[in-house]
Amino acid sequence: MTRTTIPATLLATALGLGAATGVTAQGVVDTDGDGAYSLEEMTAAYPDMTEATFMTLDTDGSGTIDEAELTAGQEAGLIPAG
Ligand SMILES: [Ca+2]
Repeated sequence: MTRTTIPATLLATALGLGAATGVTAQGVVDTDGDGAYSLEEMTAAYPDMTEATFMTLDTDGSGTIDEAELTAGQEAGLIPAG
């Protein structure tokens, strides 16, 4: 039996699973599986996300949001927590 016909992230989303499967508790999905969240991935989770907010969240200027930046953004009130 194999699960290869169902993308892991899609399955995880359907089951509401956590970060170990590429989906954070906040519902941000690492669609491309690179371990960080792009503007596109963040916008999917937070429809109100703007490029300006994204750039504020991206404190190291890497062009993606990692778990630490996501948490910091929530603590700063830039994005909704939980
Ligand atoms: Ca970053």
